[in-house]
Amino acid sequence: MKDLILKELIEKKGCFISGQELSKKYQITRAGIWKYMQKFKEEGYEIESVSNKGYRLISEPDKLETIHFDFDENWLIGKEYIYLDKVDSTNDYAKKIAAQKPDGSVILAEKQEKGKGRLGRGWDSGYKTGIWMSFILKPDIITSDAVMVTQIAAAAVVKGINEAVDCDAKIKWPNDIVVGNKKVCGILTELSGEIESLKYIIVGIGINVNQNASEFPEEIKDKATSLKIYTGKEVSRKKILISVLSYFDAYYKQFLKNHSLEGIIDVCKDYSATLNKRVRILHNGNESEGKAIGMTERGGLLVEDLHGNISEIISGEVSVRGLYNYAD
Ligand code: BT5
Repeated sequence: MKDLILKELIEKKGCFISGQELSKKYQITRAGIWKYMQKFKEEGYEIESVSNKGYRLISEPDKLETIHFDFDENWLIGKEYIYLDKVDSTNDYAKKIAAQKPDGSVILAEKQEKGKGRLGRGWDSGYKTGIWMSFILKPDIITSDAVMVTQIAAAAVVKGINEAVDCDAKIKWPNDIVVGNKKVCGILTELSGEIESLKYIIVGIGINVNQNASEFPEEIKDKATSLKIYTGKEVSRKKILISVLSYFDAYYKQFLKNHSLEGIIDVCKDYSATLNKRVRILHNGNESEGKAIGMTERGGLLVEDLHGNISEIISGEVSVRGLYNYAD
């Protein structure tokens, strides 16, 4: 009941809804409606009440519990939204429920106790300071095409962050988003399936939003940043989340239609922090150096080595000169 009334207020934000109308619709007294309004106000919603006109929502707190009320009804992403206060890892949680959930489900947690990076590394995810979420995706594609999903996520995050915040975010291929040469977001794509039959893909996205520099563990202080550190002010997580989901939804639908990165790879190129830079690649234990000279239609990185040979890198560790600790 509380959720339904709140949903209605959010959907009609800025417009008055009469107490009588609400009371009739939800079969509760007008005093009951008034009590709900007081509760919403205590939770940080700014609501104006005017006699003979009713209630009007003016502003919402930066809360992610009820953000699904703001999702566009045409989105495939977020049709099902699961909000958790704490979890070990949203990716692991998503895996456990993936079989029962529809394509595009979103799992978001305020804190991860065991946030995961790639290759067994960790992801620092403090309480309510960032956006820690995973998508369950079930595209009808062959398993080898799933690699493209990381680039879809990177494109959506870079566009979404840049639209919500003035920060010149860029993509460090393949899965980092950087602002001011420091990492502000990481993406972890995992999948389940056989070579020919993909069961599901889990895309985990971690965006550092409102951490202060002192909140990052010592070992990542030099290379991690948050949007608050970069801009010098508190940033709305809601605004960023809506913006990222809206781009992800659009790019994912494009991908479902074309089974390719058509139209999306151009975003990855335009916002790349890696292209035309000297890079060091660590792949299967081997290290090589070269220059990133292009990107393929499938999202691979084209690297020209010191002898002029060009090869395509599909995944791996790439250090970009001038970023993080790669100085030489
Ligand atoms: C990543 O791995 O960048 C993927 C991170 C994905 C996190 C999301 S949060 C929601 C979802 N649920 C999960 O459990 N995970 C996903 P990788 O490229 O391996 O980078 C990991 C490295 O980044 C670590 O070894 C640290 O050096 C550094 N790091 C850890 N926490 C960080 C943070 N909050 N900000 C910036 N860098 C961080």
